[in-house]
Amino acid sequence: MLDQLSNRLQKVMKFLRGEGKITESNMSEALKMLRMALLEADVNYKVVKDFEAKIKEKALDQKVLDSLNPAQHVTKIVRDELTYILGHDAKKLEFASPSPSVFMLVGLQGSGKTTTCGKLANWVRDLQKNPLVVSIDLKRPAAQEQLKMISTQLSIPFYELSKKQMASPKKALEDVLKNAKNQNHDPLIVDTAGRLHVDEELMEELRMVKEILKPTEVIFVGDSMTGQDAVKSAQLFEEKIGLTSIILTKLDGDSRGGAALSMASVTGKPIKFVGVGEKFDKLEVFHPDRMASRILGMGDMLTLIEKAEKQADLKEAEEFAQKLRKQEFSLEDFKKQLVQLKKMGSLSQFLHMLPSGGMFKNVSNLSIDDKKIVYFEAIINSMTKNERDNPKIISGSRRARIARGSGRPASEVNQLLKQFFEMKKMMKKSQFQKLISNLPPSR
Ligand SMILES: Nc1nc2c(ncn2[C@@H]2O[C@H](COP(=O)(O)OP(=O)(O)OP(=O)(O)O)[C@@H](O)[C@H]2O)c(=O)[nH]1
Ligand SMILES: [Mg+2]
Repeated sequence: MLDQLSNRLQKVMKFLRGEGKITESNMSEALKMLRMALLEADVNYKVVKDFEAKIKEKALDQKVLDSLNPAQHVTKIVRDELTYILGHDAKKLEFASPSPSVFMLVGLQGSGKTTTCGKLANWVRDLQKNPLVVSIDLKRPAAQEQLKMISTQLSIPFYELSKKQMASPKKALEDVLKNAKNQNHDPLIVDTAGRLHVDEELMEELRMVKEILKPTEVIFVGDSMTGQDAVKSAQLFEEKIGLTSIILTKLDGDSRGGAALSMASVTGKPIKFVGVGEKFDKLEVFHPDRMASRILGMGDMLTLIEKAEKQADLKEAEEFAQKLRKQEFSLEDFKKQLVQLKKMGSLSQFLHMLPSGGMFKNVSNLSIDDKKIVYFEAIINSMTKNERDNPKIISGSRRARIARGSGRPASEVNQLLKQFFEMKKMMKKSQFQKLISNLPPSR
């Protein structure tokens, strides 16, 4: 996610750290690098200009120049300004009282509205809510089918509009709202039609839906792969129907991402979630400060910890922490951790959230791709208990046997063992032991 921008910005910070003292001249060089990085990532040029001016003003302040570690100061200034561009504080999704809250999703064709309806319904259900989804597309009655399939797959209630209802949409919308109220649904999530371009007929339709349903949130769903077009259409939707917030989709793709990231600043509407994959659990709450830290390579430990807390078995985590402290980490534990990582989603995504550099550098370089987790599991399954507990005894002939048993090449068995020993080595470092001293207490 946003790798290119992230790499470039980290280079700027590294350049400044290498300079020691901040002067007008090296700051101007750093600002040039920052500007290029942002523009190449497709960040809106006006946003870049403001950003640059603010950094310049703050970084060349005498207090910063005289401080003990000016580069660190500038990094903080850049992070704060980036956070500002991304929309200041995290804004939560608004729920209405009395219920039901109505979330209306709007956006261009193919931006991900229908998929995001499913993701959002899935997400609110985790908050113990009782969502209802409905698709309002007066031009394309078949649009209902896609949302119906998604809701069936997720076991989320779906309100199906009959042909008769489609013929009198105002009455139909009133029926939907009444149904949500009577059945105690909250929120009502409304999918709408998309067009290739913003056209007046669609805007008319959306205004009518908005007027009758009085949505708590009108959410613009923007495809981050479409660059500045997404920003422009967000502005148009804001002008023509009025928005309350934004969800960015496809941030998992290899888009330059900068356009999407200027969206909050250009429209003045907060980004509340980002879509990071096609599956329905690939929706992340958007936190501007965490995203800024992530982009600058400072890691996003908070999201990581929250993910782990949501998915990890606490008892197991505690046992694991104890083992780490005593450095009794066996291949069996290694396997358990791989399974845990699999539960937390993509491993590469996970590694990206760790702060780059420092002691995690080698871990990120381990480059275990997600498919490999499955292979590694198979390899460890082919070992005897004794081998798992004492990996040192795994000789050449044992390696060949394990390779045969797991159906994986011997080179992969070697790779797994190498990574395992690397990890063990890292755990012995005092820095690592200090970090894990904050993990759950051992009993
Ligand atoms: N990789 C990735 N794909 C996504 C994401 N969100 C949506 N998609 C994909 O984008 C495509 C279009 O998604 P839809 O949800 O059908 O888009 P839509 O806005 O409802 O499209 P229309 O109803 O035709 O206007 C589908 O193939 C989705 O799987 C995301 O966050 N990441
Ligand atoms: Mg759709």
